Amino acid sequence: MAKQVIKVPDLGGADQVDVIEISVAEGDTIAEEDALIVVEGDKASMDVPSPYAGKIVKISVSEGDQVSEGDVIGEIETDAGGGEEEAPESGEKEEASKEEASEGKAEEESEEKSEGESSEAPAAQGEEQEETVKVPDLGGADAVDVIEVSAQAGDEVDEGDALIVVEGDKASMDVPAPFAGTVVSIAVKEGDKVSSGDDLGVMKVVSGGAAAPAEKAETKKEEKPAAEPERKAEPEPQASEPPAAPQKDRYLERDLTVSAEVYAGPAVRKLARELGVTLNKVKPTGPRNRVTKDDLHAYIKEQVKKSESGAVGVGAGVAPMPEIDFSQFGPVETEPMSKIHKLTAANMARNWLTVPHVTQFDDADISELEDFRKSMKAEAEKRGVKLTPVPFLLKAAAAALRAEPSFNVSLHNDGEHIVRKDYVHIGMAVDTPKGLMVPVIRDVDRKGLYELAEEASEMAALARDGKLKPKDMQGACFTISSLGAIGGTGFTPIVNAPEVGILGVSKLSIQPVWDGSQFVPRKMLPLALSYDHRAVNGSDAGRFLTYMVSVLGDVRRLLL
Ligand code: CAO
Repeated sequence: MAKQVIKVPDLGGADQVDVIEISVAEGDTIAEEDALIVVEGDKASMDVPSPYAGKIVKISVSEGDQVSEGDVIGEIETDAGGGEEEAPESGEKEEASKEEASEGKAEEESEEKSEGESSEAPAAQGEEQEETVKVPDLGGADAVDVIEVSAQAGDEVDEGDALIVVEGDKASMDVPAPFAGTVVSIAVKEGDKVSSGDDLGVMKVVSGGAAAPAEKAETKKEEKPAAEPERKAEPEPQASEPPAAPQKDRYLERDLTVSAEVYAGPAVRKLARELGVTLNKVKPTGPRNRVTKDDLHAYIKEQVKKSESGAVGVGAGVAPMPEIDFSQFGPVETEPMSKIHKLTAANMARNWLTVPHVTQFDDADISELEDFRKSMKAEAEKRGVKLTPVPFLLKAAAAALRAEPSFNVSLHNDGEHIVRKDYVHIGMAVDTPKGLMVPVIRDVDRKGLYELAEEASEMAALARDGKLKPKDMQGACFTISSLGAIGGTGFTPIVNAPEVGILGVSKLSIQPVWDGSQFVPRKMLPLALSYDHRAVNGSDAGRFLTYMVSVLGDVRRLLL
């Protein structure tokens, strides 16, 4: 056992860079080149990888600190012999670690390197061999959510291509393929939780087969002996080069709002999210096509310029929001917005600005529905179910989506296609202490009222307790936002894109309705249907809402 002091390597000339993330904790056992901290300079953010494998005994920096080359990051206990010593500086360090690797450590290191990546021995040259791929070290995070499965059986992947995307408390990240090959199976699914060392799937590799993609050519794979596991082909450290950034691309945080791969550090992504910028619209100028903060600023400047000159739209354009010091008007308190609130705000702004909304209104006469609902209340309670108007609305909306499939669509991002859906999943807006959440009830058209009532109250409870999983909020075709229990005579809901319709439900009231010979008191439920006029025509919307109103007016129609 030897204790090594780890220092900040040469940061490519950058000085006094910000520590934006501490990726390990004291007590963590890490592999060589695992990220210790993430630093961010003017131009880029990068991981600072550990030059040694071992156990972290001390972390000497904190988030927000500024560090320069030579500053102490912490101490690590390594297996290497020799007493307590200080880590060699810069180039010497690489030479030392290279020597260590070659002095009988090769086998052990190979094991370490394969830990969390592959449990099988590498294939002989030219042979096909299946290898179990494991979840690598996740920078200390444990039991993180799988939010996307990016590869499937049969896919040919390159080393570094994302197999899955995981999300922990602080960041989402791609888990990359440790080597190029064919995916045989993926052992996890969306919504699962995974930890370092868990089986991720099986890949077939042709040892010494396909060359790495051009982008990765710089990893000098070809210099590795054939028997060495290809997956760990990282750059050989040069005497004059620190082992700084190369590892970074394997754990790049991924922008979930874009489909194409965008390379950017966590801080740039955070800023992009705060500014509501879709990263793949920004021209990257950083190394290996990374988007830098400067790129983001340049993009924003360009957009502001366009907007001020009116080029963004016709007329006056969008005026920038003025900075206001509210304390000049009276006492104020400034508090951070919750993550949900920020996300909702960004999505609302996007949907409000990009979706041409039309809202159509009608009142449904639910007098009979209410009589029926009340007559069933006791029976429902016996089953442990609360029968409110919401399950009836879900059922009626599902019937309308089937009867008027023009609403069960999404516009494709390419602007050239429309996606028609043959399933009926409906989102239900739930007011929670942390903000608005929209859990999705699946296959509403195939479920009965009791089942829907039960699921709606379960989903609402999960939402309020903050226990919804990402998959519980995905896949809706349409949304219902009911403020009926709260009040109001009407409101215009904002379409939850990529859905094209949303129904706003207000509080029922008793209204005088002319029955042909007299006014009679009827229970009228105000409905407001907002829709994306790019996808839906007014006549379709008219038919959709009229159909819903007729079904709610006579629920026997649900049987037809
Ligand atoms: N008119 C009159 N009364 C209504 C009604 C309506 N349209 N809708 C529901 N009610 C009644 C219910 O019948 C229930 O009364 P009883 O207890 O006497 O039966 C009472 O209001 C409370 O209902 P609830 O809130 O427990 O259940 P729900 O099924 O009506 O609503 C949910 C569930 C999750 C939709 C609701 O709780 C909620 O969170 N609504 C807010 C949604 C929201 O924030 N939308 C805005 C989004 S955009 O900012």
